[in-house]
Amino acid sequence: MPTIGIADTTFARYNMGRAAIDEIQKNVSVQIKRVTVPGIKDLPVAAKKLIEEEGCDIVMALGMPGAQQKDKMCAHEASQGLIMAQLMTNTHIIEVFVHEDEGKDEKELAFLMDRRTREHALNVIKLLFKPEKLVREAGTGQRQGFEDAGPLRM
Ligand code: RDL
Ligand code: RDL
Ligand code: RDL
Repeated sequence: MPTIGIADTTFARYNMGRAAIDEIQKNVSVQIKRVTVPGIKDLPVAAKKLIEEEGCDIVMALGMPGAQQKDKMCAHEASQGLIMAQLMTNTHIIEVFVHEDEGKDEKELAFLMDRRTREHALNVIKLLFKPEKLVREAGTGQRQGFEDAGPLRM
């Protein structure tokens, strides 16, 4: 049975790990390993440990960059670390970041954090079990959370 790793943060203002696990368990039967770290800069090593020490086949890295400029910088750094961890392990780490200023109010932010997490959980399931489904979605302007952008009309 494949193992999916879930790494989330205490900094986030919504329980993204719980949403990811709920969506995965609704759709497939897999083993899940979850860890929670303080913030997004702690996600790269957490994800790498899930892959190398816990045998995860794919990992979701879930986090919420804050609204300030220093948080955007922090998100960029965390992202670079997540990419490095993917290259070091040759394993996908699906980064699910929702910036705190993406929602116009707390209700919309909570909606977005839930929806983006769940939609990326479905991407993880496709990458793991049905990669040909993603090929069928190539060029269709998929987004996670709000509306899809859609394909270009010519
Ligand atoms: O290693 C401990 C912390 O440095 C680490 O958890 C950071 O990711 C925490 N953190 C910041 O220091 C910061 O300036 C976070 C943010 N901004 C942020 O926007 N989102 C986070 N963590 O999840
Ligand atoms: O690992 C899952 C996602 O984090 C990853 O697929 C990103 O490349 C998705 N993405 C963004 O998160 C983003 O903020 C993309 C863009 N912007 C973008 O402009 N173009 C993309 N992806 O192809
Ligand atoms: O088209 C509007 C949004 O998709 C765009 O503003 C994205 O940059 C927002 N976004 C992130 O900032 C991010 O860190 C997205 C993702 N991650 C993501 O994984 N999927 C998205 N947007 O659709």
